[in-house]
Amino acid sequence: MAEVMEETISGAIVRAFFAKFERNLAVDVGIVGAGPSGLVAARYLADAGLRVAIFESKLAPGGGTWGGGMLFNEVVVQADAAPILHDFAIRTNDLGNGYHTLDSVEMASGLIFGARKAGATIFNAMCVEDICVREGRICGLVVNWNPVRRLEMHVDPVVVTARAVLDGTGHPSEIVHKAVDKAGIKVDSPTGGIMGEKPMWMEDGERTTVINTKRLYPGLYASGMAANNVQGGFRMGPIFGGMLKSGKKAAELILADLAAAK
Ligand code: 48H
Repeated sequence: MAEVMEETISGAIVRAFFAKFERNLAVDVGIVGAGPSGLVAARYLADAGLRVAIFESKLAPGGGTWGGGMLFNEVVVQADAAPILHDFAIRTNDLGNGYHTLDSVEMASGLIFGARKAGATIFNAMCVEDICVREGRICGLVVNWNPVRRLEMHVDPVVVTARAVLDGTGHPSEIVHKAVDKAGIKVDSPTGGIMGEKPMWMEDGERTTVINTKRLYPGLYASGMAANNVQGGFRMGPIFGGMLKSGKKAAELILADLAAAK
């Protein structure tokens, strides 16, 4: 008897999802958080031929991009960061004063599509609840469905191994917290711990976001606001050049380290 349509559709989804998940159980780079810095990093890492998986706890990837500033859905980037957006075929409006504006929805969707097209796999509604640490190295991510976490269901997670882990979780730097608080790791920051984000100072926050993008411990990197929180940088509001440049720098650092480790 011919398979009914309901079985065909459900079977197609289940088989395709589990094939995709299985392909990503051991990756080169596991990125936590699909905000602008994580998506930019994913795209350049995947472009270089690495196997990249992003785990995003929300249903919609894009992080803090969608809402622009105060829900006015426009964002600003500095002229020197605009080429990163143009690399994703995202359009910007040059104000002629060193800044560009752009539609935040085009930015979020363009970054997501760019990372996907380059070959990164995005697992949405999946959160990273812990890390794997082994022999002085971060070597994997402990993942679960975000609704399981939100409903506080007592359900054990599964593990994705990774040669490098990027904390792109934004303001809370959740993954570095796991390393510091649970594993007792001293990261590469002035105190070895998490310094905490400072209040608003746009120029300084933008400048230091890129400087603060570092390898924090073997196998562990942070980008964007997570990097800033770890190193005690200032916040900068709805300007995104630093996030984009941080993602690109994180990709370059990881690429160099993984190439040297071969
Ligand atoms: C899976 C997780 C987990 C977890 C969090 O905040 P983001 O947009 O990240 P960045 O750093 O690339 O960009 C920051 C920017 O959006 C911003 O907030 C700016 C510029 N603020 C300035 C200011 O002054 O306030 O995205 C982080 C993503 C989010 O989508 C989270 O849902 C996700 O990470 N996430 N995903 N597992 N444990 N924790």
